[in-house]
Amino acid sequence: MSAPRRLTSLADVSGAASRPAYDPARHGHGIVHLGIGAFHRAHQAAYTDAALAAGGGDWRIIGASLRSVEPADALNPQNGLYTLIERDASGVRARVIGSIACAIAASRAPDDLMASLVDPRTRIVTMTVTEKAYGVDRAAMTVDIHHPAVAADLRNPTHPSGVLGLLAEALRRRRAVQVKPFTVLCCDNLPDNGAFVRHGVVDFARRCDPALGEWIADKVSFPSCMVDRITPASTEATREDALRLTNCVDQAPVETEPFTQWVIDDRFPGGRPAWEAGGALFVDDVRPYEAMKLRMLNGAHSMLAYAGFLSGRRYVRDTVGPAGFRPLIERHIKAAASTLPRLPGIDLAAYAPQLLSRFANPAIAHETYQIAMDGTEKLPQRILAPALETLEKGLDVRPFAFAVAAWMRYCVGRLDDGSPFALRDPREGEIGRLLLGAVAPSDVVDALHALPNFFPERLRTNLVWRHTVNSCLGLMMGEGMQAALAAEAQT
Ligand code: CS2
Repeated sequence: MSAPRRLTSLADVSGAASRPAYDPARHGHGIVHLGIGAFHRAHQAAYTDAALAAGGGDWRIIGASLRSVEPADALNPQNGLYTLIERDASGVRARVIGSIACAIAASRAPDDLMASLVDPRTRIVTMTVTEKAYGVDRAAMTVDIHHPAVAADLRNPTHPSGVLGLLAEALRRRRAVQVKPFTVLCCDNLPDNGAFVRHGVVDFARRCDPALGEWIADKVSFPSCMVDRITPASTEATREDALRLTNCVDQAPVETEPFTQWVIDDRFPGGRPAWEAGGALFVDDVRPYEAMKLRMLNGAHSMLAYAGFLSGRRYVRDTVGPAGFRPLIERHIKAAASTLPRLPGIDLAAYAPQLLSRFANPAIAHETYQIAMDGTEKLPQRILAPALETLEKGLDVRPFAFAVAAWMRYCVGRLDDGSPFALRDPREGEIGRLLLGAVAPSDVVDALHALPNFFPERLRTNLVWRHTVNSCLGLMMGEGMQAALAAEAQT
């Protein structure tokens, strides 16, 4: 038998994988996506694939990665095709996705990226660049001039490399040649993500040219959306499944869970793909859906990531299994749910057990260490905001204090046996300096509460809160994380 060929055309695909129900080559591009990693390929690109099949249109995606070159090097030789693997206890399914037209490595070809952003055919710019990439100061809702990409782009705005700079410069060039602006759709896990990016881009543009800032504020639509699909990093097993199910060698496969959700504000003046064909829900106000997902799913994820990683549990599924600490995860989800308003069409009582069974998916190897990354960018919206609301309602704040204590224990940078690990947080240096000389749990709690621009003031200064975090961290540092989990489950 001859060696399998590289995936380059749908005609090469044989085997169980499903294929696009349209001819990709007959559809032009309409979207530029910044941050073409695994999550985008498992989520928005899959919805766009369904939309192309159902509604047609020139809506294929030019994907760009701002730093790495791997996605472009893997996808371009495959003409943008890749295999999406869905796994759970019932088995493995594969689908070849045709919605990506090509990929650009921005660090290698910045002019190609700018040209595609300015191209009148581009009507939507979507992005998944992670929370830390934006450089928006959340308290002030202005740009953070100390953020490396923002600082570099403010110095050289016509050759930007960061998200805000790229959007502002592309919009400036479109305005100069009288091309209508694109719609900007942020797909990162941030509350009110449309308004968040809008503030950043408008403020960035104003600092370069006040009139451009006004034009963007007036003319550009920044809908918000909530995205959800648990997508671990691809591994050799992902590539093996792709080969088995397509009979092609795929260097860009992605694996994910069957569950998927996308809730979007329907504000696309330049049109949009028929994403509802893939199951997207269009609503007037995304914020309550975002709060539900950020607080219940992502909040529980962060808690179990720190507690799980520090107690030797490598994967999320190990934290909810028989040898895990499921009751504490249930407690966290329940506490998060109690901060949320009623949601039309969503039954929070059903959403919670569904989350637990998603976390327990035995076929998904989602590393706790992966989720633990970038805690200073994630905790404010996931844990600190609901903690403050809980405290102010006079409810029990312990679940949130336990999660924050687990993060603080992680910030110490050593496992219970003393072995060091990297925090992988943009504020790692600052955290290290604050913790110099902090030995007792109360020193650690005080030091980390002094991290600027992190804890809401009313939480930071609340004695009940501080006392509860101290008590949780005392147990973790005194007895070890595993013993602390066992003791906490008895409370
Ligand atoms: C996770 C998310 O890494 C993390 O911080 O909480 O990536 C999570 O898996 C997704 O938001 C699920 O939609």
